[in-house]
Amino acid sequence: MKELKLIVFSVLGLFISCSKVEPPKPIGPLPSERQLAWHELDYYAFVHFNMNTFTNMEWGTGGEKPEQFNPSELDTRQWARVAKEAGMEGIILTAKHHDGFCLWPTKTTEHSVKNSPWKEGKGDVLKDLSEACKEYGLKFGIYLSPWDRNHEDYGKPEYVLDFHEQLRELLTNYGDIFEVWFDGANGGSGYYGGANETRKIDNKTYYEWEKTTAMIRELQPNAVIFSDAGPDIRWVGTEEGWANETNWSIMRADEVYPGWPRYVELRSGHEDGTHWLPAEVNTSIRPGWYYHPAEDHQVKSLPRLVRTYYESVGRNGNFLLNLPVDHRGLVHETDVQQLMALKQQIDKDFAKELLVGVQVEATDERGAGPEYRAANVNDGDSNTYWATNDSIKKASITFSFDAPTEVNRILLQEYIPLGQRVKNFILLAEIDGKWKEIDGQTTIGYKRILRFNTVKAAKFRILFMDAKGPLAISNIEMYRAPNLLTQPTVQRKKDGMVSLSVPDKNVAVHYTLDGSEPSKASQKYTKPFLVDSPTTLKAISVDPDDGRQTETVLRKLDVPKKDWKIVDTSSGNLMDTDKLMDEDPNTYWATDEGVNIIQEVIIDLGKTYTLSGFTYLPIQERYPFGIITNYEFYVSRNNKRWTRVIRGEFGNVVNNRIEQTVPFKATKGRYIKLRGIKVAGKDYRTSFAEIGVITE
Ligand code: FUL
Repeated sequence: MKELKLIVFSVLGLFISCSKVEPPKPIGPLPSERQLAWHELDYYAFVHFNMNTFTNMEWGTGGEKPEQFNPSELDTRQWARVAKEAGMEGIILTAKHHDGFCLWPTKTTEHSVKNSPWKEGKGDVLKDLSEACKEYGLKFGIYLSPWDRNHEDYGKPEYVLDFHEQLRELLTNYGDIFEVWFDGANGGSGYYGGANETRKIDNKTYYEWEKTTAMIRELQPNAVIFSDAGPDIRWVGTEEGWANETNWSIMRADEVYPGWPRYVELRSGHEDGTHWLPAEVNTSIRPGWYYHPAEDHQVKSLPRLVRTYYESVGRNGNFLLNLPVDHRGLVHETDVQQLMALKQQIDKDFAKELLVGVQVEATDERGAGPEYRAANVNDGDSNTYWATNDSIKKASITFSFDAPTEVNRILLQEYIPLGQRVKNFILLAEIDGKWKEIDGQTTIGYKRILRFNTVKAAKFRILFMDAKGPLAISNIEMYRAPNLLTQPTVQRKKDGMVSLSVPDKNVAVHYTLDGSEPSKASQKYTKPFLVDSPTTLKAISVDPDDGRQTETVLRKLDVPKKDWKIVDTSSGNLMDTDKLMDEDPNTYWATDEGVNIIQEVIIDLGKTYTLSGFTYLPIQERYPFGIITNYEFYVSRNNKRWTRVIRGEFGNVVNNRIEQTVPFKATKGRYIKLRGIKVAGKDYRTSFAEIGVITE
């Protein structure tokens, strides 16, 4: 009898172990090992530093001379330290950009650092940076432009041999490479060894991509290859720093090629993709990829960088943030400051994971054992996942806190080794006994982060509405991020109405109009208000949750411009003149091109004031022109007899296009005249973003 029991039990045991539940079947194309490793990087740096840094260009012609490359304090360890401290995982460097200058002493061309004065031609930026990355525990990647505007053979097979050889040198001599970045810009005009002509190539065939891929696989098997079309990583179809909310990591890759005209599709991938081809979101911390002193005041703001983080990492893309290293060879101080501000904010946002240890339940679980249970989503292990049964594409998972908890971020991850599945999901919270929808979205993929207004609830539910097959969710996290506290932005309309704004609408703004320091007790901003006489506005932002406040913003507001009229201009279209006094810094008006006379504008202020100064805001366009560097300013009571009240120079205005304020001896007048007696650029074409006055 005893024996029989034993046999029964062992047969049963065998049966149980045989009936081990199978994982869900993979769906669609799957990521390779190297792609999986890449997904985990999230955030890393691009460095654009090369010949253009010294010629103040974005795209060099190829006709530059190696002697022009001459950084005074090049320090790749500073780049690596900054990237590390900023929380980045690696650095990708422009080893060669379209102008063809090589940052390493390649054997393929004379157009390289070896003929530059830097380190007397003995330097190698690639070597320095690869060592610095190693020292700081960062990954190292290379950007090698296929287009070469310097090479005399560009367009012929000979160039392709050199291009491949350059790649070989880079892949062989600088240790581990994690990513090889090929740009889509290809062919066109160039220096081409002095030919100075336009050369066209066929993007699909000219570079023999099969060969480059084979070489990379052979020499750096772990490196991912980036281009518009992959094969491993795709461009996201914009340089503005975002992916679409719907973002599939798969694409019908055979349709895509470098320079693909349907690049907009790269922003969301293809739901019916045939290849795993995830998106990398590349953008620069400044308007340009390369350093331009004139963009020192245009380093992206903290709210903008935070938004970019959420719209890249939070939308199933990796974030490749470009740092335009300056002509000293350093990451500029302002950029460093913004990088650290972003790091601090992201650290704060994700400081405390709330779902750890929280009770979880799902409407369906694959098998009865622990393997695919719902609790795998908050066990802190990304290798375990919650999966549903084969027929179940729609299911919900509910988290029950012990007490009502404030939440404003949710992070979700699919178990992508089995493919990307989720097509539609909704987040709900139980408020006053009822389930309320907080957000509804489409794809998840490797990582999706949703930001929403703080909700206090004890129960949260995610309803997966549709998926390509049974669910496989590896991770769900929730956070209560603090408000994004930034100084208020002041805007004034032509009619004198003033508005104050902050990107986070939970943050309060308080202000004073009598010159006193604002505090939480000062007037709280609720709607635009009128300022119709000279006034000092001071404002702060306050976080109502914890009482933190910003430093004070001070704006001197003068008489409104509502009755101002343009009386005359030396040339130019009179239709648009309003733009130079519309209080909008981003619009401008300019005099005509090719008019070789000193240019000026005359404004009627509508009534007589005692004037004690004027302001001039230079054009804020990406490619500015007509900036006044030397001026004369005149005042008149009657538009007939004019007094020149001041003349002078706006120091460094071309590089630093901030508002210029020029005080002068108090003078009564109704008409003003601003004349540009020297203008940056050709002839006297003169531009104005805004003219203002200071009255007594
Ligand atoms: C673009 C290039 O043409 C830019 O100069 C820059 O390198 C950017 C990252 O890619 O397509």
